Amino acid sequence: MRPQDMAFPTYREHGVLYCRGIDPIMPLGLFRGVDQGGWDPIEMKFAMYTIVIGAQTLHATGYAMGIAMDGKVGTEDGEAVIAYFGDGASSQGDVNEAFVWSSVFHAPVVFFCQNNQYAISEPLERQTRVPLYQRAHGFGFPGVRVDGNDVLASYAVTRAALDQARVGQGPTLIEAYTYRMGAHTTSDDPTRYRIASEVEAWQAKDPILRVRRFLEQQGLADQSFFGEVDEQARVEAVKLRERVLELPDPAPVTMFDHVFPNGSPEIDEEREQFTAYLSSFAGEVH
Ligand SMILES: Cc1ncc(C[n+]2csc(CCOP(=O)(O)OP(=O)(O)O)c2C)c(N)n1
Repeated sequence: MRPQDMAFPTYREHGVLYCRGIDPIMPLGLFRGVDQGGWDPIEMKFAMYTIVIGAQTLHATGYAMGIAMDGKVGTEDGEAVIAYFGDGASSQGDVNEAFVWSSVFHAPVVFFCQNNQYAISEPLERQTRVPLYQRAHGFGFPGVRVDGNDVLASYAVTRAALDQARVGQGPTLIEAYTYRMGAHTTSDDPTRYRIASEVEAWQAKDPILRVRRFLEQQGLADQSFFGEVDEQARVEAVKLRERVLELPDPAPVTMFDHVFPNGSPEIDEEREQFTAYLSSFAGEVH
């Protein structure tokens, strides 16, 4: 992504968020439920995490149509948009509508499908009878599958698709073929629906280890470099965990803040009612 490009994430794009310069504590505040995330999507060029599966593909398409109408597309330094989503999301109406609109309006948007082969417990074979990248053809734009565990290939394919979009060549679907190593959420038990040998086979394709081996073999980095990176990661992780635990619980009434950018009379009324309700507990011992 170039600085002017806009990203529309699902809830898995922590790496993209980090690369956009957003403090990684911010999505964790959202996940802990103590705030709404907190970054400025316009300033950081990174929209809010979207838990409603697939909805961000429509937001991205609308944004892409908008920047095209504003004349910000069509040159080498034009703007482009990327939307991330999962294999399960590919079955949502929103995603298919986004494909139609972006195709017919030639919108400068890259659809990046992180195909990790499971939508919670639902396997890929329940989403599609053809490889997902082939869907793009029917909507009238190119689709490509890339080894999602190959860092350099994923980078090259994404950059090429964004550059096509920025010069006015319309959308591309990228299917990054990968695997979800862990559970979907902390309440999910993947041992109930997939076998250990499948997980082990994908463990051998660890993308981080692969890029490390590549750098070693090319003589581009040595043990002391990797030692430093590992140590930096360890320290950052410890610091981040400490900061998450220190996040203060918000006052309940703040849930009405930030619902609309300029407030609304209905929200004001609800806030008042809720404040009165809370004060009815005044003097009670908890
Ligand atoms: C519209 C909608 N329906 C259902 C859910 C519940 N839900 C949360 S995650 C998920 C599975 C998503 O799978 P996939 O798109 O493959 O993404 P992954 O989490 O595997 O990356 C579902 C069904 C939701 N968040 N939104």
